[in-house]
Amino acid sequence: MKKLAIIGMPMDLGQMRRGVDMGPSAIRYAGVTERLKELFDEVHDKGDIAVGRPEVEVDPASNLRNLNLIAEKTELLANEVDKAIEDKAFPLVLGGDHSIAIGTLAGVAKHYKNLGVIWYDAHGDLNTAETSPTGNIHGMPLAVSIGLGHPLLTNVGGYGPKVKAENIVIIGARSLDDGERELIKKHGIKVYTMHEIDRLGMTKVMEEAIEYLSEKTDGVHLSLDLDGLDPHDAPGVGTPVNGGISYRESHLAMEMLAEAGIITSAEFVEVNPILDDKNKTASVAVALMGSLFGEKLL
Ligand code: 5AB
Ligand code: MN
Ligand code: MN
Ligand code: MN
Repeated sequence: MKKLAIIGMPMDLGQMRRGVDMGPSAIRYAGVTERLKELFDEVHDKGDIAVGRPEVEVDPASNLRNLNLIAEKTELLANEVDKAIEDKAFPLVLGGDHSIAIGTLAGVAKHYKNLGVIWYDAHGDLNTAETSPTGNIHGMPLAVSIGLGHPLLTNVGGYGPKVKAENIVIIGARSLDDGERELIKKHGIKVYTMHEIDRLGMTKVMEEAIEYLSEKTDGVHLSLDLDGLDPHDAPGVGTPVNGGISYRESHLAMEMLAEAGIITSAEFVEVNPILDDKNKTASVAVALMGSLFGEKLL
């Protein structure tokens, strides 16, 4: 009995470009339910988390924009994700900017002894208030997951850290801040940058990543930031970086994850329909979900 729970998280508080709060609507418009209905016995669209339209916080003192609001709203997401897992459903979260991962991981991680994470992204998202050049919390969720950052964020869900640094694999990195580089070295986080993807090919990268995580984890969360893809293939994102992963390579990566059967929860984030070209990026997200959940041509 395969059950899917789709949860929308329409939050744009983790960065400054409005419109990413419409990501869940754009992905639904691109046909997510219809597409995935073929691949599960049951698909339940749980609707959106009630983020509302809060006034943005102005607290420049901490270099953490919208800290209190993000802590509050991600707690709501954590609860909904937790409920889905208790209900034996696979949780699929639609973002929203990447700060939503703080809530997703809070809902997921307590169900595993040794959760693994695949972070498919142009960025490391490993900043803290001290290292962030922007104060935008969407650049911090992976640091938060290993317990680094403001306690209001690291304790969402009432516990932390959520994952071990050695259980993380970043794929697609091509824009890292100095503090993030240091943190990657210090904690031994596994990173496949665009250099390794070009050099080894996506097949080898995914074989290695899957083997690495299968050995030590009892569940793997996929956090897919659409800006991991090249902006030609996924233009509707707030922080595009040239020279990214192609549409085809991304399908291959998802197909290999489907074959390996290791993914136990997922989120697709940073889709911003205002910046998009005729909902192309949301459509790419839905197509990749098809591959991730085992769609076959023949
Ligand atoms: B995304 C930057 N490193 O911290 C920062 O899109 C960009 O979730 C973060 O990966 C990009 O503001 C965050 C410069
Ligand atoms: Mn629970
Ligand atoms: Mn990201
Ligand atoms: Mn990114």
